[in-house]
Amino acid sequence: MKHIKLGIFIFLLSVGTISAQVPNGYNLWLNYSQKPNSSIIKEYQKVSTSVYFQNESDVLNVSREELKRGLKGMLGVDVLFSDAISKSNTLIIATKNNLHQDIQNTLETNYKSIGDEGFIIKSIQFKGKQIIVISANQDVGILYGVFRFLRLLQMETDLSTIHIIDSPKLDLRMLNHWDNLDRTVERGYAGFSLWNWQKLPDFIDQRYIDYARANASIGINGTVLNNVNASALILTPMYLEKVAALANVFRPYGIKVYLTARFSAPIEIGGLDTADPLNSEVQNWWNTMASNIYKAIPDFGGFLVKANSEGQPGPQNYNRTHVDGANMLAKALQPHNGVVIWRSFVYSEHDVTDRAKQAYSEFVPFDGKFMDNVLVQSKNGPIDFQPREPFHPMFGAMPNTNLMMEFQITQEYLGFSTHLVFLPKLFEEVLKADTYAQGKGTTVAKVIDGSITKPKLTGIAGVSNIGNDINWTGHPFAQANWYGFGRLAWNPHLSSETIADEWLRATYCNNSKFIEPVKNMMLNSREAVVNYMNPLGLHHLFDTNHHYGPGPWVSNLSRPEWNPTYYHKADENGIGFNRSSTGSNAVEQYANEVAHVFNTVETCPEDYLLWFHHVPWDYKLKNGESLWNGLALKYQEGVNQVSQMIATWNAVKPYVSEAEYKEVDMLLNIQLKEAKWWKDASLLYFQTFSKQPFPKDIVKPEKSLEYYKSLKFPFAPGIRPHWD
Ligand code: BDP
Repeated sequence: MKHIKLGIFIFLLSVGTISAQVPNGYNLWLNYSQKPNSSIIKEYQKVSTSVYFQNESDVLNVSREELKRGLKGMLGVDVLFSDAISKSNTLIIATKNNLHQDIQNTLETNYKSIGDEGFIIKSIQFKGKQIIVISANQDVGILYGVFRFLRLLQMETDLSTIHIIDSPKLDLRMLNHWDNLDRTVERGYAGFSLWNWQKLPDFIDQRYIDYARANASIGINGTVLNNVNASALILTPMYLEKVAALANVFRPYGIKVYLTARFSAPIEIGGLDTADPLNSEVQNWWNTMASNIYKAIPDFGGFLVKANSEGQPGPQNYNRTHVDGANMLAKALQPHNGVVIWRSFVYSEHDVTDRAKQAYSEFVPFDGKFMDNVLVQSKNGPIDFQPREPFHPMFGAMPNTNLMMEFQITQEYLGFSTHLVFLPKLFEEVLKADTYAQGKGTTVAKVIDGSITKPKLTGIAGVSNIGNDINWTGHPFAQANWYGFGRLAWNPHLSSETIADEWLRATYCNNSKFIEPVKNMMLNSREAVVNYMNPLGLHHLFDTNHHYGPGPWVSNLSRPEWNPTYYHKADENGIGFNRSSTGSNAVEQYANEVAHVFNTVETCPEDYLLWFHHVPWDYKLKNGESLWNGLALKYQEGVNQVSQMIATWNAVKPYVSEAEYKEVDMLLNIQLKEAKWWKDASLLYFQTFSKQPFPKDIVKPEKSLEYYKSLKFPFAPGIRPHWD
């Protein structure tokens, strides 16, 4: 008996130790268990001996707790806090109003320049001593400053001459959750929705708090809780009470809650027989709805709306316009300082023009007509979150509108959560693109940060890749996409390399033998996926509905623009969509300088070649290869790049735990298998048009075209609800 007990005890002990030791990714980049090098530890320990932390609000409270947690984890010290600023302080954390004038003078900082959310971290001489000050105008600036300070420690940054002045470049920095009320997540590949609607409002899952911490650490300040294909039920009292509970959790972290409003809600839950935005009953219904929401959630952010898109209801059902619809909701929210985010992702099966042109055609004529508290949210490219698209021509074309960026963090078209693809590289490419809208240098980043046209509000949204998987995002490296989105939302001018570097150091360690190769792997991963899925400007070749794997042959869907054949237009002469002036003329939606470059085959960057042109199979690419050979070689290159990623990960095995190594290794091997699938299926199919042999460096396809065509995945994750 004794032995059995002892056995059980040892077993429990070992289980306990194993789970304590094995990093499972839950802590994300807030990994405070790593140990920085000893001289850095000493430096920060010295700073933590006497900390003044102004402490009189919920925001400051959670900031203080985070500082405690981080320093305890990384330095092993219990921070000593003092409640008045004194000579002995080594670290002073306070808003401007709480700071001694002498310290303010020594800081020599222009507080105005950092706005409400910015912060200063500076090493100064005070009363003969070197001390660190973290200061801001508002409490939320302190929150962001504390998170930055902890990251400095994670990244082993020397504090002696530290001087950081930073503030977000955009007003709204949001996640869009495509979460349904039944907890499925449209295009979600990391488990079910975090929001446990059944247990809310009474049960507050620790996940909600950790979600808020992670978001605050990168400066995200808004979250849309429900899917753009919305159920009106979210606006009923029962759900609003639950939403209010989440808003209460997020508030101390500077995060506002938003909801997707279904345009037909007045009919579905309001008992009206119309949702016509010009009908006064409908307007009153929304006004009352807004007042009720603000009673429960005083800092509610506002509504996100998908209207007249892919079967969703909208003002056009009543022969009204996007402006009528958006402004009606904006009027209801305006007295409460709420905003309307109106999506521009529209295209219609009744419109025979090129789908890539439709959003621009529908929205640009309305420039200047939306109310000041409306933002128009546009996807980064004119089709739909493809591995590579040219930037959306709406950026730069609506100078009198609050135009907001929508990126997709979840990898709907980039291998779900099984493929390692570092998306900040994609985001950076879009943000750096020059629209030429107001002359050379009008990059997309400058359009959305408002530095050129000075809109009333600026913003950016990322479609979330988060679910209830233990590590939040399915693939451990997909955490970097959440992180990277947040960092670019804070500053759209950051480089993807900086972001990869920060994330790796904060998540894993500072060892350059690990950092350098893995960073390289991340930075190349986006080009790899483009190569093995959609090279040379090909796009939307995904299998029907679930978008898992290739389906370039699909041509039987009811709406023409849902068929991959619509996009690649392969035939015996060549391949690609002619969007030049001899074709759909989508190029004309860009500024002249850009249109001109895209318009001719010779000047069009090869990355977009088949996006804008139908090109003969024997066309000579810049590297001298024929289009057919060049295309085939690109597919092969993508596969080879994944093999290279596996080799890289193998080489850094000593720097991660066995479990971390294995997890990523297994995922990379799935990625390799699927990259080959993409290459083989696509090339065999396109070969039926080119009628040419594969060039010699192409590894022979493993199966027949018929086999690839026969694959069916009725239960692939992330499929959208039954409405289509
Ligand atoms: C497409 C997705 C679909 C979304 C739609 C949207 O396939 O699930 O509902 O975009 O953004 O990419 O509204």
